[in-house]
Amino acid sequence: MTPDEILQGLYDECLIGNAPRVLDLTQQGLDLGMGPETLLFDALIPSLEEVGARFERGDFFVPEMLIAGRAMSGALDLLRPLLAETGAQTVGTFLMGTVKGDVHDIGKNLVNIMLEGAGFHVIDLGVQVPPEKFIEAINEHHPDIVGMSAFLTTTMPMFKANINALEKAGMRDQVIVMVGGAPVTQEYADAVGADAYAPDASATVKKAKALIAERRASVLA
Ligand code: B1M
Repeated sequence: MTPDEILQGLYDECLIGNAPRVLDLTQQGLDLGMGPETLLFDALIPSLEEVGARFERGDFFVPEMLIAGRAMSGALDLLRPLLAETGAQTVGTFLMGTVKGDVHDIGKNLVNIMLEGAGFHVIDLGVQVPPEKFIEAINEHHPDIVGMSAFLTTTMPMFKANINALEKAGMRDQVIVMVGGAPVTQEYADAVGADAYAPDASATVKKAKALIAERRASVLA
């Protein structure tokens, strides 16, 4: 198969949630020397965007979304070590979780992979993380940054609930809070009192590095 056929095949097979074929095509692409970012950003992510568009139009339902998500997750498992392969030194600890009430984790997992690749020590709390679990994990791991992911307009308010819980526990100043997820905006992040918002995985890495450098410089000053 040619690289273009692989990309088209990945797009089509992810769209219909054919996990074994997606895995097979991902491997074939890698064997051909295609970059993991190309497979991800030129085929798999656009395919999931189309899944979302069809769901919005009422052409797809939850089961279709679920199997497409699973197909994407299988490919991510294969791509993860390649995306994270930089050998960079640890630049900071990043605690990450999808907020309570929300099970979307593909975007979060992608952010984690990129953070690991950039040299962060990432602690992933998984999905449906309640405020008390964030607090417990901060006490245990002392992260530099706490990242919160939300993919539903109905779960975005959990950012504020989590930040309130941090304040109540007297921890708000100990950590940098970053938020993200498909429906989240800079305005929303500002409104809930987060320190930063990032629209995608690479922006998260850039912002996280800059925020840690800023905080370390202010401690030294
Ligand atoms: Co759902 N879902 N879903 N879903 N789902 C969306 C999000 C939706 C937009 C679809 C649509 O209507 N077009 C819609 C939300 C509408 C809204 O609230 N405005 C929706 C809905 C409605 C629902 C249900 C309510 C459906 C139902 O039951 N009736 C339900 C809710 C379940 C729940 O959470 N309680 C539901 C369920 C599911 C599945 C379980 C079936 C499955 C999730 C599987 C999984 O994640 N393991 C699923 C899927 C697959 C989707 C879509 C199709 C794809 C999401 C995805 O993974 N995209 C999605 C449609 C869409 O988003 N277009 C949809 C790929 C990923 C790479 O996305 O946004 O580019 P992306 O990720 C970026 C950024 O968001 C950012 O970086 C990522 C990587 O670059 N980022 C961060 C993410 N987290 C960050 C954290 C940070 C920083 C950046 O912290 C610092």
